Amino acid sequence: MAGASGIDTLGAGLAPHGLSLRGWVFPDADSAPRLAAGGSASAVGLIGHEGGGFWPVFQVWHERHPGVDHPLDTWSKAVITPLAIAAGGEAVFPSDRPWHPFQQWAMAAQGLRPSPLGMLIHPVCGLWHGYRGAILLDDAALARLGVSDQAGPGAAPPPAPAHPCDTCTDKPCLSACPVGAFAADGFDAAACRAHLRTDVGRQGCMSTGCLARDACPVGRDSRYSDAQIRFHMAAYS
Ligand code: B12
Ligand code: SF4
Ligand code: SF4
Repeated sequence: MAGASGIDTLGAGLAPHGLSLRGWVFPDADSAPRLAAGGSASAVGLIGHEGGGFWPVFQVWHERHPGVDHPLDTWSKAVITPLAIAAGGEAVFPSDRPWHPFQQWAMAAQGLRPSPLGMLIHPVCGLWHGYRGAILLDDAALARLGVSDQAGPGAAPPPAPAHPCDTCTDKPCLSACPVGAFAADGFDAAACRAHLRTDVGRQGCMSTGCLARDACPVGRDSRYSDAQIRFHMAAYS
């Protein structure tokens, strides 16, 4: 049986790309995502990055594939899809509709909780992390991969990490946005995008990144490079 080596192979396939397996979810029958091949997934393996380690790898790929639409999504698919197939599963991606609940999966898999900005906060890398895809496995693939040996149903859930926002009294993230886009009733994406189109927005958030995200003191060592930040802001705006 493949045992832990199946997971090791998957991890070894992701590592050169600056990506990692960020945790497993074992959804109940009601919330299990459907598999394209039929039936429902028994497990969801979340793939992403803590910090911006994938950026130099992606940049090399991007230089070799100029003019590609949605380059980060395309790169993610090129990297993750073959690894999912080799693991006997199917890959899904955060940008594909209908949207899969990546943040809910991350909360279940890693015990992370939302910051006041909507992004999940990680105790070490703060707001500087994200998800590039997930691998859906059925029971047979799960057994072959050996996931149940380590973290399957019946295994203890991972301990919930400390939630940094609980002890952050000043909450500087909430006062840093020039247009107050983070209100109690949610994120005002229209106000944010309108600001980004102004001269002040172009010289500010568009070139240096979201001021609210950057105001958080947690995980400063994991902050993305300026080039990566500008790339994400351009993709978002
Ligand atoms: C739609 C969307 C947006 C919309 C938000 C619309 C809205 N009010 O919900 C817009 C375009 C505004 C947006 C913006 C950003 N987003 Co966005 N977004 C998504 C997307 C594609 C779908 C969310 C969704 O509805 N899912 C469906 C439901 C069923 O799933 P869910 O897990 O329950 O969804 C949760 C989110 O909707 C969340 N939520 C609600 N309001 C907001 C607002 C914001 C800003 C965020 C981040 C989350 C959030 O609460 C839900 C319950 O947990 C997800 C990817 C995904 N598939 O989840 C990324 C995602 C949530 N986004 C992400 C990020 C990083 C951003 C940006 C920071 C991008 C950037 N600039 O780098 C910005 C933030 C704004 C800024 N000023 O920089 C990350 C969050 C990672 C994390 N650490 O948690 C995700 C998971 C994508 C990824 N590849 O990792 N986003
Ligand atoms: S500034 Fe404080 S409240 Fe805001 S995201 Fe960071 S830790 Fe959480
Ligand atoms: S990008 Fe700028 S305008 Fe948009 S939410 Fe962040 S700080 Fe506010």
